[in-house]
Order: sequence, then C-alpha cells, then structure tokens
Amino acid sequence: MKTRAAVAFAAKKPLEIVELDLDGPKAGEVLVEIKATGICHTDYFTLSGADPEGLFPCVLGHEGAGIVVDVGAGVTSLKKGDHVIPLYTPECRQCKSCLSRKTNLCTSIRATQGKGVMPDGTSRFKCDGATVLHYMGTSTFSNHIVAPEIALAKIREDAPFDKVCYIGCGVTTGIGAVIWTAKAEPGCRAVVFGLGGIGLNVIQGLRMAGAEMIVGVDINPARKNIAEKFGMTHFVNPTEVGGDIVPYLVNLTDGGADYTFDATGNVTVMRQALESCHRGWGKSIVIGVAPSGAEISTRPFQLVTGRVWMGTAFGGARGRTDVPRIVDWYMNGKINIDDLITHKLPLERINEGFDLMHAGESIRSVVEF
Ligand code: NAD
Ligand code: 022
Ligand code: ZN
Repeated sequence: MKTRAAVAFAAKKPLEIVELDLDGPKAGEVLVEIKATGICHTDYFTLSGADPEGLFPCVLGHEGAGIVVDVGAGVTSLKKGDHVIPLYTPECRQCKSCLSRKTNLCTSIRATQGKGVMPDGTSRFKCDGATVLHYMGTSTFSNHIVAPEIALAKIREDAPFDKVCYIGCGVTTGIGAVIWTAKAEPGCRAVVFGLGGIGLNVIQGLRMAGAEMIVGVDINPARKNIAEKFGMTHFVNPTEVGGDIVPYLVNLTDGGADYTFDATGNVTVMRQALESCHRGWGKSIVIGVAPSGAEISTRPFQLVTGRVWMGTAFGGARGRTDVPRIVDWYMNGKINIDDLITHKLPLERINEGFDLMHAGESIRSVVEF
C-alpha cells in the first residue's frame, strides 16, 4: 500500500514529507494506521547525526497511537480495529529478561530493532524502490506502520489519540521512573532536575505516589508555573542560587532527598542529583540520555555512604501490561496530559516541532495525521 510519511533521508537535513510504499504485515506483525505522534528528543538526536547508531534513510518517531488495520499470520492478541500504542521497549513475556521480572528491557527483537528492520531482517518501507529503514521499531512519523505484535499495547477505544500518544514515551518514562524504578513511597522528599516533557511527568508521578516535598530545579524560569500546577512544592533556579547547588538542596530537604531524578541528560546535573540524595538511603535515578561518549563521575564515598545511582528506560514499564493502565489513569482523571501538549501541528509542519523543542517553547508538540 501507499502511505504518507516524514522521512529522514540523511543526518542534519529537515524531514521531507513523501509518499512511501509499505508492505503488508508478515507473520507476527501488525499494520497500524497512526493517528497522532509526539515529537521527542531522541528523534532529533538521531536526525542531528549525533547518534552513533543512527541509520538513514529512515522514518523517525516513537511516541504514537493508532488503529490496527490488518494482522499477519499467527497474530492472536490483536485484531483489526483495535486501538494501540507502539512500544520502543517491547514485551514478549518469553525472553530471559521478561521472565526475570527484574527488568523491562525485553531482548527478543533488540538486535533487529537497532538495525532499523523487522525481526526477519527486512524493512517494510520503500521510497521509489529504495529501502527506507524503521526506527526504534515504531516509526510513528508515518501515517501507516508495520510493527511486531509484541511491540504494540492494546488500549481502550475511548482514549483520544492526540493525547495518549504521549504515553508512548514521555508520560510513561516520567511517571514510571517514580513508580516502577524508584518505588517512591508516601511522605518521601524528592528533587527533580529538568522540568520539561519528562520532568513534569516525574512531578505528577511523585504527587500520585504521595510525596511530601517535590523540589523542581530548572534554569528556565518559565517552567515554574506549570510545574506548580503538576505538584511541585519548591522551585530552584540554579542560576539564582549562585555557587554550588548541592549544599543548597541538601539543606532545603533537611539532609538530602529520598529520591532525585535527572531529566536533563546533562552529566554535571546527574552528579548534582546523586550528591543531593540523603546519606544512607537516597536513590538517584538517571532518566536523561547524555550525548554519546559522555561519562559520569563522583567520589566513591558518595556510594559507600549508602546512596544508590540507578537508571531507567521507558520508566521501567512493561509496555503491553503497564501502558493500558496508564491510559486508564488518564481517562479516570488521575493524571494530566492535556496541559503538557502545548502545540499541535499537521505532518507538513513537523520540522517546526523540532524548532519549538529547541527554543524551550514547547513541552510537547503533537502531530495529527
Ligand atoms: P526537555 O528539553 O523538554 O526538558 C529538559 C529541561 O531541562 C528543560 O526545561 C531545561 O531548561 C532543563 N535543563 C537543562 N539544563 C539544565 C541544568 N543544567 N539544570 C537544570 N535544568 C536544566 O526534555 P525532555 O523531553 O523532558 O527530556 C529530558 C531527557 O530525558 C532527555 O535527555 C531525553 O532524551 C531523556 N529521555 C529518556 C528516556 C528514558 O527512557 N530514559 C525517555 C524519554 C526521554
Ligand atoms: C526515548 N528515549 C529518549 C527519549 N525518548 C530513550 C532512548 C534510549 C533508551 C530509552 C529511551 C534506551 C535505554 C536503554 C536502551 N535504550 C537499550 C535497551 C536495550 O539494549 O535493551 C534504547 C532503546 C531502543 C533503541 C535504542 C536504545 C532503539 O530502538 N534504537 C529502548
Ligand atoms: Zn522519547
């Protein structure tokens, strides 16, 4: 079939809207009509050429929602008409990782997904006869995609695509980091570094978990008002503190936070987050993705004295199990997504979405097909 997509033909070039050929789903695969997609940092990271694993030409996008159009042989968990969210972290429920119950990083299709192909080693996309690669197994910047059955979460049919697409990455990552990675408990004190599309979801996850003190740290003063709306109790702008922010935060939290979160991707901030944790039990969760080749450092004393440094991918969520629950939380009014979607664009203007992200003007831009 034919479909319309924003294609990354090469690094550093704007996306081009073109008509692609899309092959139907093979065994274990599903054809999905994407209705809406968010624009997230990793898409730009790859487009910029800074991602050493980036491959071109490809169809970027990993934060979508849509409807099943057709299923391949052997597909049992989905049927035509089902509403779905594509998962860049699949859940096969059979690999060593899924069976361990200790991680959400399913390994069953990791190798082919990273190479931009389906599990059989080929791509379903073509442009004028030439192969165009998939991206993160999702490629939600295309109006139609083929994805493995294990990389699709079935969601309720009354959920609006233009909002729940954000659960495909940002919402789940931020809220999941609190609930599944940190396992924050009622009454805890937390510090969140970076109040963007991820950090604001960390904040609403902390509010849900019953945190007593939620400190937000950002160099952009415009983030204060929206963060307060999502549950932040104290705002700190590092440029106004002057000097080292760590003792300032340790003092503010009466000895250090129970949980800190890096949602900036800056390795200096990651160190500040670890060192703002409470001696003996503080946990610091790295969410931000740092530039390739970057390294983190601290004195071993920080860890010997009982602080824990950990990271999270997709908030530790098991996609097919947990994503439908988060959609329910949204539909039941437990979480706010609407106020984080600051811009909506048609596919033709998708490149403007990247500009808004870099200017710090948007929290999330959503493209509707
Ligand atoms: P964003 O640009 O919307 O927000 C980042 C915020 O950090 C901005 O408000 C910015 O002003 C602030 N900031 C920058 N430098 C700072 C500093 N030195 N101190 C304090 N604040 C600072 O980005 P986002 O969409 O929220 O994503 C944040 C990070 O999370 C990115 O690195 C992204 O790649 C990563 N991410 C990780 C996962 C995962 O699974 N681990 C998933 C999604 C996103
Ligand atoms: C999403 N991310 C950042 C912004 N939006 C993001 C990027 C990378 C990961 C998670 C979220 C990530 C963490 C750990 C891994 N990835 C490796 C997982 C593994 O090896 O099992 C990651 C993922 C997918 C891809 C690359 C890296 C890919 O499909 N190319 C989950
Ligand atoms: Zn993302």
